[in-house]
Amino acid sequence: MSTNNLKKVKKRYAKLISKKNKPVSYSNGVYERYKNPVVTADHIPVHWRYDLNPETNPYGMERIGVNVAFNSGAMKWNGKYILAVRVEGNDRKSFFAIAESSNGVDGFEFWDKPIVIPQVEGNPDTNVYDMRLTLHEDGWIYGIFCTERKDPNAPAGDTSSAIANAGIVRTKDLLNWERLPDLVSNTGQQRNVVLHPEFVNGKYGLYTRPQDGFIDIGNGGGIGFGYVEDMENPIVNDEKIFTNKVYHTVYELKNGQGPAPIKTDKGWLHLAHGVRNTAAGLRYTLYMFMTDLNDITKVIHHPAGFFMAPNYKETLGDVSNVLFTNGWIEDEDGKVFIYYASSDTRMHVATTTVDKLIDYCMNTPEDKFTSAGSVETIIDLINKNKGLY
Ligand code: M1P
Repeated sequence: MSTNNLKKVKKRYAKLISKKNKPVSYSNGVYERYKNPVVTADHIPVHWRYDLNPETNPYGMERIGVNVAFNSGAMKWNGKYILAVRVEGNDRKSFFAIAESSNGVDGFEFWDKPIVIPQVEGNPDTNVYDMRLTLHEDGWIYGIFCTERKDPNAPAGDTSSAIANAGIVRTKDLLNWERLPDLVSNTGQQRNVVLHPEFVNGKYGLYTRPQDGFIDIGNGGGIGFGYVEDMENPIVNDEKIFTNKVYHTVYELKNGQGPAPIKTDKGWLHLAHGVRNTAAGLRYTLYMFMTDLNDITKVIHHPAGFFMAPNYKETLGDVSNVLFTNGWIEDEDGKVFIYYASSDTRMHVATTTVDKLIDYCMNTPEDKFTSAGSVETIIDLINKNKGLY
């Protein structure tokens, strides 16, 4: 009985990780989505979930359940496509684990064990999530993630108020991680903090997303940029919001930097998430913008609206109507792998190129912020197309 169940579980797992992926037939010309998710809770190795000893697990039962696998940092490492996956157990706790593929679109397999994140002395993390990986020009790979702890000032009986901040680790081999102190910022709580890959004016540059409360952005919000002199004493200075939340846009409620930006000869390519209100709750979509090569907080191109929104298969999940990204990989030939999660449940890939993303950012009309403005933009295109349709 037990052996039978474990046999089935192992067979199902082997079938899943050897499943080939391919692009879906329809593309908008900007990127190609793929048929299957690249990492899901079912990709979690059997030996993390089952006691494989028939003596101690006579029924072949799952002992440790995994709920979802989503919001992953990404990088190319030793020729492999690496995801630092946010794995969330049935116990609601998230942790990080590296999954690796040799082509970036299928065959992702987790390394033997999850990442062990050392704790800040005297202030353990309750929950950690959404790591951004940055290979910095100082030679370290940094992982900046959200660390969440119970709000010590919450009134008695309030068991959900929390404080979010940026936790920082670094590594040279993705196996051994050194914990640095948490970010010190005087603008409130922080989520979606991302390290810029190059020094800026001789300092470390950080994209930030200050917020007044754990859930509520309040007067905070917008993507900020600040400077840190020493990552071993990470105090962020001169933090300024350079892309705000804006009324009646896809980022009206809040936004956040996705992965670290990609450098091109036309400027830095940025991928971010924007959040808007709907009658059904919050809707998270992805959008793009470009900043100046020398003045990196100067936005030089900002296409209107979303770049990617959940399709009908992606809208459903643990937290529905959400696309979120914190990882992309640029290959040597300019191909770009965008790793995004749908509805806080599973990981997908979309592929494109640096040239296409530049074209998208430079030639997609900008927002005019009114319905009349949108109609004007469409009519301009129709007029340009005269004689072509
Ligand atoms: O549930 C959607 C997302 O909500 C949060 O994003 P933000 O910080 O922008 O509000 C995060 O918890 C993120 O992990 C999650 O995917």
